[in-house]
Formats: sequence, structure tokens, C-alpha cells
Amino acid sequence: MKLYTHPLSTYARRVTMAALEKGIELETVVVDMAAREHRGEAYKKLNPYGRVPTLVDGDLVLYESTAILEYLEDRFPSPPLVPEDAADRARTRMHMKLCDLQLTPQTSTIIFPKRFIPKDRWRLDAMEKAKQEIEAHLAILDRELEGKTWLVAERFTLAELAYAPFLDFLGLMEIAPPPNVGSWAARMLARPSAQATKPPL
Ligand SMILES: N[C@@H](CCC(=O)N[C@@H](CS)C(=O)NCC(=O)O)C(=O)O
Repeated sequence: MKLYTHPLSTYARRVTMAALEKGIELETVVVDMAAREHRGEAYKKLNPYGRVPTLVDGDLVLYESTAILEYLEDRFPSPPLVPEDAADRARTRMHMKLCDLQLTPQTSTIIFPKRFIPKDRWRLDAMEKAKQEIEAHLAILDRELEGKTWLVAERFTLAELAYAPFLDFLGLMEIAPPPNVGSWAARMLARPSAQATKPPL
């Protein structure tokens, strides 16, 4: 199984964290994004959107990080990162989906310029709107997390893996998380899988 990835990629980090949590050995291929290899024809034959991560397993080519997480879960069910109960499985998927609707695009709007673009080219209005949307989402999550250690079934699940790489940038985004979100984020980011994949930038 080959994972096309980049050490600075938040979405790819979800997958490398899952592999560590499950003890799966993935052959990793670092896509040279600085040299725009991800936009080249050869890579776009694998991933038509020109993004990382991409997972290749025989004939199967997956280029959506949450689909990759679910595939790894099905192929390597132990240790489980999705609960058995149907309601809890649905809750896990709901939170993964909400993460990608309510948090990850907004986070990218702020952190991509902050990490990679000179300040005079930042779109401050878009970044401020994204920050407000994130804060509104975190307030909802905070209520969801009241009295809980993890989002679903009191277990670390794919829902946490979806969130972890993005919540690592709350500081860079200058967002002070509400209390339950703050302690939940600290718990997931303290795991060895998160520590081992911390991006250099
Ligand atoms: N929805 C995709 C998003 C992947 C994504 O946006 N990856 C970023 C790196 S974190 C990327 O490759 N960006 C390059 C580009 O969009 O040109 C997923 O979940 O895998």
C-alpha cells in the first residue's frame, strides 16, 4: 500500500496518524509540492485534483482522506477506530463530515497564507470570516463534548483523527478554544501518533 503524502499536509496527517494508531506499515512517497509535482500530469493521473493524500492499493486509488481512513479501518479492523454499535458508527461519520464542512476549509483559509504566503498578500476579510465560522463551530463542539473524554462512545475514533491535524493550528489561527474543546484537543495531540507526525511548520 502506497501513500502519496507531504509532511506539511494536514489532510495527509490524518492518514499517517491512523496508520500509526493501527500499526499499519504504509510505503510513503513524498510528493514534491514545492516543485509543484502535485500539479504535474504524472501525479494528476493518480489524483485528478492534484492534492495529497492519495492511497494506492493494487487497482484501488483513493484521493479523499476520510475515504482512506474508512478503507484502512475496513482492511485493518484491529484496533478498532470506529465503534460497533450502529448509532455510534453513524455519530462517528457525522462528526467526520461536519469536520470537513465546518472546520477544515475555514482552517485552510487561515493557515495556508500564514504558513506559506507573504503577509502583504493575505486576504484578511476572508481570513476573519473563516475565523468567525470556526469559533461558531467550536462552540457547538464544546456543548457536544460536555462531560466526555472523546466525541463518540467514550473512545478515540476516526472522528478524532479527522480533527487532530487541524486543531493543532488553533494557536497559529489565534483562536482560544472553549474549555471542553481545548482539553479534548490536548488529549488527542498528546497521543504518540500525533507527536510522531507533528509538522515542522
Ligand atoms: N478533501 C481532500 C483535501 C486534500 C487537500 O486539500 N490537500 C492539500 C494539502 S493539506 C493539497 O494537496 N493542496 C494542494 C492544492 O490544493 O493544490 C482530502 O480530504 O484528502
